[in-house]
Amino acid sequence: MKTQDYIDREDKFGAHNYHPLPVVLEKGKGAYVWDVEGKRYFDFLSAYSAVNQGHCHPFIVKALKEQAETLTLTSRAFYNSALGEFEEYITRYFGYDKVLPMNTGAEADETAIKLCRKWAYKVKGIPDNQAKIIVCEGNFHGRTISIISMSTDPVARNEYGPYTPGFVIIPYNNLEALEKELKDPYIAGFLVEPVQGEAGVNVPDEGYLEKAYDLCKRNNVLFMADEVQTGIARTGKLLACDHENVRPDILILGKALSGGVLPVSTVLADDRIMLTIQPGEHGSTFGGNPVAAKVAIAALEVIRKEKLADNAEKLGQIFRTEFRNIESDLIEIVRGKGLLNAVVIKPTNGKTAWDVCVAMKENGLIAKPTHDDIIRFAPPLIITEQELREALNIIKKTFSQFE
Ligand code: IF1
Repeated sequence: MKTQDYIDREDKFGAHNYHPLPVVLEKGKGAYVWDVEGKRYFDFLSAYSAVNQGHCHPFIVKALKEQAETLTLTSRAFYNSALGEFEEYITRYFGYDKVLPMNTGAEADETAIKLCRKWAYKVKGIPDNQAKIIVCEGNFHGRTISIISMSTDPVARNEYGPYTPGFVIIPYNNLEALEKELKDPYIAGFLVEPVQGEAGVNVPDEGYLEKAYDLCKRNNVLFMADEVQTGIARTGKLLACDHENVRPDILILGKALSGGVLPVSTVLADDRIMLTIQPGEHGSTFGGNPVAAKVAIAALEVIRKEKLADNAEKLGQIFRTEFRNIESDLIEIVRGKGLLNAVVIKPTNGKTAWDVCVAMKENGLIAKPTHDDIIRFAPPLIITEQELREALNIIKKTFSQFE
């Protein structure tokens, strides 16, 4: 089978809810992936930052294999010998009293919303069914009905109503709007991405998170950080909130928590919040399974041992500096933090971000456009400086082909 045969088969038998770049991958190692015809590419998407530790990291795969051959799933009806080890490990790692394990990012965000509402009724004393959560324009927190109810993206949201009430939408990176909405005594929480990923790697002004956190504190409102994409070393610190020394009341993690090996997500919080949820009030068949537990410990261990936050910080600086030196009419702006970067493309001579991505693919680097005119550049964090410079040469060559 050739590339087109694989594409045709997916097209015929799979739902059409994606429009992938025309490349069919079958193998990955570190910062590289290979397609079915044996061609090698730099992976500059990293499965939307799930593969921060690099493809098929041997330490993580070893943990996966060992546990998969021992015990895979017990459900939470019984204890399992790996979960407690993970719970102890991750709460110490991030500095919280407790963790609640789920699977996908969307589930972790849903969990955070439920936890916030529980806290609102049991602790803050908001009257039944009146709690509201503030979210930001341009947010992306997943695909469930409640989550798309707070989305402002018509593509993610339209024709899925009726929508879940209880969300107040304010502009991102706008403290006045936050301050104004916080006057409402029924506000329970503020849910925010420290850098907006889907919106096109939107980096807020310096001090935004810190001041937003302070405003929440003053109004007895929970500050909830969705670090599903920004967390786990991607932006050059363990958490993007660490850039401003903010410790969220509720911390939401996913993606790279497993190094891309299987879905693992968590919500972290202290007892005064977490213990408002009691047995039977929330859960998941697969959440906290022994394979996920062992894999997540290994994935976090790799981040620390290989100093991936430092590498992301250092290589991110090089990436943005070098990219800003590329002379092309197509490049409008380069922005980002650590190794989460984006380039806004100014369509020129009928050429769009999609055309640039297809040309980069031909030259051996894959990345994906978002919102028609933005390309995200997010390689695995294990990429070396030499590999990054090779990748930059591919990018430079591609832009020069459009001159
Ligand atoms: C898709 C985007 C990235 C997320 C944040 C929660 C979730 C995500 C901050 C949900 C997921 C994904 C999902 C993926 C595309 C992708 C994405 F372009 F849509 F926005 F990464 F930038 N919070 N992001 O970014 O996590 O339930 O998927 O595990 O195709 O939907 P999930």
